[in-house]
Amino acid sequence: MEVRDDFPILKRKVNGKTLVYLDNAATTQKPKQVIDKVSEYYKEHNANIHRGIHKLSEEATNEFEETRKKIAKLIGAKEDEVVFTRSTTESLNTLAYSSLRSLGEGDEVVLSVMEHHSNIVPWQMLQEKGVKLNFVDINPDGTLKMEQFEELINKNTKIVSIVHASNVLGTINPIADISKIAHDNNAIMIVDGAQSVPNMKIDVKKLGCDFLAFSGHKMLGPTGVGILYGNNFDNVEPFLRGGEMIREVSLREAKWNDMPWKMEAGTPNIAGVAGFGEAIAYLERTGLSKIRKHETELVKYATKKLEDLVTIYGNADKTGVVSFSMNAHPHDVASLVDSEGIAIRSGHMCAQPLMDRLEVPALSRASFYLYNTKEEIDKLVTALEKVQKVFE
Ligand code: 7TS
Repeated sequence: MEVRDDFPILKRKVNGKTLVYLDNAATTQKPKQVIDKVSEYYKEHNANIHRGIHKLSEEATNEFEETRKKIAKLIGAKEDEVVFTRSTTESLNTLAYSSLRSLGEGDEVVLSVMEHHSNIVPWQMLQEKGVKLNFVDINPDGTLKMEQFEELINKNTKIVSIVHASNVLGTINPIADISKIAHDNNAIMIVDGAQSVPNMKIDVKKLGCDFLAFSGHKMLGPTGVGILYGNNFDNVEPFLRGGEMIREVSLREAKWNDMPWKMEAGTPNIAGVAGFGEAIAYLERTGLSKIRKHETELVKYATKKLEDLVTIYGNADKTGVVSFSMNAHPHDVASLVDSEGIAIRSGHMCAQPLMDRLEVPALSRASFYLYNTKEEIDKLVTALEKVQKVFE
C-alpha cells in the first residue's frame, strides 16, 4: 500500500539496516498526521476539558468529543455508548471490578483458552466471590470449539467474554453466533476487540455484543487511549471515582453524571485522544477493507514462504499474525533477527494458558499492518534461514 512515506520511523536504521517492523500486534507505528496532531494540540489548544468556559478549554473539549463521534461512527455505536479508558486492559478491568460487586456464589463466567491475560486475570478476581470460570477449548486449526459454548453457557452464566481475534493464532472468532447463545441464556456478551477493530470493519450491532474493548495504539493512535463501548452502563459501577464523573457531591455521598462521563473520572489523555481521532480518519481514508485484504495477502505470502522452515500455529481465517516455532528458542530467534533490523515478538505473548494448551513454552510472532511489504517478509525469511543454520 502507498502509505510508507507517512510513517517517519520506517526510515530508521536499526543495527545498520533499514527497520523492518513486524510487531504490529503489540503496537503499531504512527503516521506523521497523528504525530503532528498531538504536537499541534499541545502547541495550540492545550487546556482541560469540560471545565473552563474559556476558548482553549472549548477547543480541547471539541477535539476530545469529535474523536468520540468518530469512534461511534466507526463501530456503529451512539456517542454516549463510547467511554475513553487508557487501554483494552483498563476497559476489561472496569467490567470485571464492577462484576466483583454484582456477582457471587452460583454465578458463572465463560471465557476461552485463547484469551490475552487481560481477559483472564481480571475475571480471576471473581473467584474470591465464589464465581466459577469456565473455558472454551480450541480445535487443532486454532478455532474455538463452538459446541462447547452450548455446553458451558446456561442459566448460571452471567458473562461471556471472548476475544474477537487472537493475538497469537490470529483466529477470527464467530462473535455473532456466540453473542446469540449468550443472550439466549440472558448472559452479557463482552468482546475483546484489541486485534480486530484495527483491521476489520466492525459493527457492534452485527456482532451483537453488549461491550467491546479496544486500544487506540494498535490502530495508528497514541498509547494511553483505550475504548470501552457498551450499550447499557446502568449496572456498571464506575471503576475510578473523582472529578468529572459526578453530578452532585456531599461529604458522605455522590450522584453520578450522565453517560459517558459517569465512566470517565479525572483528566484523560486529551492529546492522545485528539491523535486517535486523526488515526481513525487516516484508517478510514485508506479503507479498512483494503487493509484487511492487504494483511490477508501478506499472511498468505508469509505462510507459503515459511511453512517449510518453521511450524506455524493457527491456520484458520485470520488477521495479519503468523506465530511460529523453529529449531531455536523464540528469544534467540527474536534477538538474531533483530541484529538484521527486524522487529518481531517472542515469548508467551501475554497468553500463557494458550501456550500451555499448545504445549509450547513460548512462540515467535510476525504481525503485519498496512505499511508492511512482501520484500520485508523476504528479509524475515532470509534472516530465519540464517537462524536455522546457526542452530542446526
Ligand atoms: N487483548 C488482546 C487480544 C491483545 O492482543 C492485547 C495486547 C490486549 C488485550 C491488551 O491491550 P493493551 O492495549 O491494554 O495492552 N496484545 C499485545 C501483544 O500481542 N503483544 O503485546 C501486546
